[in-house]
Amino acid sequence: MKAKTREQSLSDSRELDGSYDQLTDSIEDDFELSTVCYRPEGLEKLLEQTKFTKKELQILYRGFKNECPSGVVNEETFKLIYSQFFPQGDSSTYAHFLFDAFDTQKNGSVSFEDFVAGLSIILRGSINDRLNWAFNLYDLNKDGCITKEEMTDIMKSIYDMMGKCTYPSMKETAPSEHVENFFQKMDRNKDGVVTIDEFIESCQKDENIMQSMQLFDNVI
Ligand SMILES: [Ca+2]
Ligand SMILES: [Ca+2]
Repeated sequence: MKAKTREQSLSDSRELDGSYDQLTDSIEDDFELSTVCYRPEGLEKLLEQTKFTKKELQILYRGFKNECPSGVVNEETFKLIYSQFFPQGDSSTYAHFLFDAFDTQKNGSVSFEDFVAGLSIILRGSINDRLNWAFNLYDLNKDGCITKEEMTDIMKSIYDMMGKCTYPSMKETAPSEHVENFFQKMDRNKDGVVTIDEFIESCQKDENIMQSMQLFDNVI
């Protein structure tokens, strides 16, 4: 099962290589990026499946391949890549949670396609898609309910990641306050857990929560 997946990924990767392998070393060089000649298959599929532009996919792919030439990324590499976006904090715990959410096949690896599919939902998806994705991320053991313990772990990992540069006056209690607020609003039947229905209903009815999704926006 695992071997087959890797084989598939490598095959996809080779296809993509055909599309991207003429990229030069300079990501910033717009001219070179826009004049590269691409094979359509892999790229066009991703253009259809995601809400990224060709150029965005090129840049994402280049970063992905730089960090992981095999075309699939394991958790360790994922953490390394992620830490580059948050050099001011410790992103390893959050990256671990994220990796679990991206690793939809639960085989310990994330292909480029998995990666951009998740990223596209998070950054460009409909509200409903994004809420579903967020719920799945927060539901750490994927049992269909978010507990206070899970939400606390998530919040702490986010604050760790953002670091003191981003929130210079942040109190130690900030994550747990965030969790309490979250449960006050979300746990509508007060049974101590938040289900997907509660989550989506509460989010859509509450402007503050919709705004607090902005925090999530800044995280990835
Ligand atoms: Ca859970
Ligand atoms: Ca509940």
